[in-house]
Amino acid sequence: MLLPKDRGHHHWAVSEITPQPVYQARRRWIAAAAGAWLVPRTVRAADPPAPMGAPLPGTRSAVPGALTMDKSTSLADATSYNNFYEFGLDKSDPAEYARALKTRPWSVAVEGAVRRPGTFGIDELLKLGAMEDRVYRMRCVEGWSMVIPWVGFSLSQLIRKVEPTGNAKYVQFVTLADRTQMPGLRSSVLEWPYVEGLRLDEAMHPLTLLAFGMYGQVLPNQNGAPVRVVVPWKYGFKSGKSIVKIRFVEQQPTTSWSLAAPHEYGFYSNVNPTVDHPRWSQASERRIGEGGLFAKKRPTLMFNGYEAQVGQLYAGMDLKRWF
Ligand SMILES: Nc1nc2c(c(=O)[nH]1)N[C@H]1C(S)=C(S)[C@@H](COP(=O)(O)O)O[C@H]1N2
Ligand SMILES: [Mo]
Repeated sequence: MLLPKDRGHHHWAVSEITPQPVYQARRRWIAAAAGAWLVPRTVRAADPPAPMGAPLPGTRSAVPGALTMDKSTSLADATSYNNFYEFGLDKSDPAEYARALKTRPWSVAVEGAVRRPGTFGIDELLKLGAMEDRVYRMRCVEGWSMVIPWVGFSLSQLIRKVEPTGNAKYVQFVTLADRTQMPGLRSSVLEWPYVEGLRLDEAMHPLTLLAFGMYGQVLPNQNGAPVRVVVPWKYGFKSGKSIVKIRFVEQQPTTSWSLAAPHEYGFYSNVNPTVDHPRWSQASERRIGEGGLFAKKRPTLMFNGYEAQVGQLYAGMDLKRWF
């Protein structure tokens, strides 16, 4: 049994969990500094993935619900089993192809129904709030889940800075679509750029996280570097990676998945064990890293276990209709 005082850094201390890809990236970085003759030809051409894996400490979040007691997924699993379709459809593609993603310089444009629109450089964005450690359960619509110790601050901190007007009812997130860096854009499974959205009150909820790191480190590219959204009570696809634009709008915005398959992926996409996907049950889930083929599935929890914190946002709504 993990006691409250045991939560925090100890079970994912940076020194203990550096996985192969991050370690290798660091070696390349060090090798690059040591002299180009040490670096294999294929690596020399790529940009050094400098900040990936660098320490990014946070302080324990005081936001209610932000520190689940569930055991964290290993960093090796969290960085090698990913959905990031811009880099390919296989779970192993993002770790392989996102390696060379250039995450600096990077900026996020904020536009639409706000009094203070503008463009934030990534370093400016990093300083907008105090970094917090938050351990969230993450549930993919495909039926698997992980527990990830993120580092970031509430998206609401950015939203307050840009002062939404009365016309701002929804927020749309636009993520990077760069053909020169993202081989997955050749596929037309989705329309690019990958877009997602939230109702303004969902975006303002303190659990909605603007994440810059995980496991006490700068985000690995395959997990959405340099900045992504994390909405723990919704299916994983609502949490857009590598964000370049945030738009405040009056009408419910387009989202890539509901555009691709409107009957399968609704705008809300709250984790809900009582509303099945048309092609499979959503009542249970496989926790990545938990046993092998014969491991018991876990029951999926209403709002992914965050009902006490977010249930009020949906009071009176028919969640079968607004799936
Ligand atoms: N830009 C972008 N963001 C994305 C995706 C994607 O394909 N492209 N996949 C989503 C899905 S389906 C999931 S489950 C999560 C996975 O995040 P993780 O790899 O950090 O666990 O990212 C989400 N964000
Ligand atoms: Mo997902």
